[in-house]
Amino acid sequence: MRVHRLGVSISRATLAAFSAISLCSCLPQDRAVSITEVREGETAHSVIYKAAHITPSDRQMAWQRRELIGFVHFGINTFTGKEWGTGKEEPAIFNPTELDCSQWVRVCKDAGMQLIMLTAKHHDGFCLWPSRYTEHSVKNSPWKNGKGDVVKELSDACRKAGLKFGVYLSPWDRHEPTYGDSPAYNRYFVNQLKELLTRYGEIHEVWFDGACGEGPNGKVQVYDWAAYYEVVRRYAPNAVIFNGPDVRWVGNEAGYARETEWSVLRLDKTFAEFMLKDPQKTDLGSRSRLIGPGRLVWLPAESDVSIRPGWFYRPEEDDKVKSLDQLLDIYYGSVGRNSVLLLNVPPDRRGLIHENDARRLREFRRVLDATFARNLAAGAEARCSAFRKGTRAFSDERLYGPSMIVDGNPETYWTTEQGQTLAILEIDMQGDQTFNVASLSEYIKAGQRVEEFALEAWYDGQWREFARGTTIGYKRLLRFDPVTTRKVRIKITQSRVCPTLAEFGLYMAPPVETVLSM
Ligand code: FUL
Repeated sequence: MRVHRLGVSISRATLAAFSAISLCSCLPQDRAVSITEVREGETAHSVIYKAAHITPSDRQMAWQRRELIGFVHFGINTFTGKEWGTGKEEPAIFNPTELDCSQWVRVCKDAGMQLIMLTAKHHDGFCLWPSRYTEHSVKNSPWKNGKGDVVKELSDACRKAGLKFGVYLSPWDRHEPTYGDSPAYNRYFVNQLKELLTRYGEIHEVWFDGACGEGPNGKVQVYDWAAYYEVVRRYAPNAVIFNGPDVRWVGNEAGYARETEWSVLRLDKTFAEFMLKDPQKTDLGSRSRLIGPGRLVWLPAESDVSIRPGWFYRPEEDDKVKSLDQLLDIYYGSVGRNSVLLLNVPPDRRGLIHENDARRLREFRRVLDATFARNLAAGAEARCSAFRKGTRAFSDERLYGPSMIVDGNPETYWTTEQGQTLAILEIDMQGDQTFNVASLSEYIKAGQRVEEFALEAWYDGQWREFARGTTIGYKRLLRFDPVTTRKVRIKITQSRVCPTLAEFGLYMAPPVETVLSM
């Protein structure tokens, strides 16, 4: 049996099939995705300039702004206690006693999640909706006498609460007899995808798990990714495809993005090969990785993690729900590092999110709300205190002036003159403030550019550094010991082209115990 985690490795046969697909051929008419060719021998200057101008599509932008999304692993494994089902489980064991999707939605919404993604089918092949194409589904379970449909119940509940909905559909299927018989299984998979994308209202994310192993007949399937992507584009044009052309796996299942997390990468092989071989590499987007023939693409990271040790519910893990400190650390390490956090909260055998998980999520939200309630730099006086010698100030101060970073509007931004990659921005809060969190955002609709920055505070008559970082991207959060000062400066010390900043914030995160006792 050959089995692989999310895209870590894959059989030769499957890889050969992937190699036949290029990004361009997957997306023939898709103008929303930025692609720029890099030629052999092209100068570093030209490549870096291009990379700094690659921008997200509208659907990628909407996805990035969701920041925190919910993952729901629920299915036959919930009733066996296994992480990976064999495909031989009897549908008769699927029988939640109190299933209530509106409770899942309430818990996720209260936690600040913007979308919920459901495992409509995991590797065991059991479908949470009554698919026409298989008998291995809820329709042959005792739950609601076979008349139930979890996908419908959850998508309805999401819509009612104003949340977006996404589907996880595992290509690896250990039950389906056609698995391994490539064309037949690809038809089966496409049909299931169509059902999910056409029956349940608008879908905003489709999650393709990269895990791949043998089916019931011992064969490994050659997936037709191009066909799968095409179906998503046709039936769910606003959906981002995870493990596809829109969103990449961050490379671990612990919920952390890299300290240096670029959304612009160079594909030096076919798109699908890249997705399978590269997501775990330490460096994906530095200058040296961009040089050489290939295509530059906007391919941001999604960080997935479970609130419990396992992805599926197990009663013995009721007291192993991640601590508040762990969840907060994951938040700063994902949302705060230019990534989206996909946090899994698995419902139990009743069909409810367990009280312990729900309580932890409520605490998590309360601490985040208390932390980010007030931007101490909002409306502060901001100016550009130093340019490199010989350069001019902005051509249009009203549009691109420093005050744009403290106006609370992510659609306005500060930038420098063309060619000006170093800058110092000074923020005067007109009185001492104490803070221990900083937030920076680039205006990524113009590209991701900043490579290095430092934050300094004015005290004891001089500027002293209190934090520094590399990439910023959509959002960079930094935590440090409390700093009290009236003036802060942001030094952009390296940028690919003229930098932009859309927003800057300084916050005081109160002690967790204080928030919880309120
Ligand atoms: C992995 C799967 O094998 C796990 O069971 C889980 O669904 C995780 C999110 O992706 O590849």
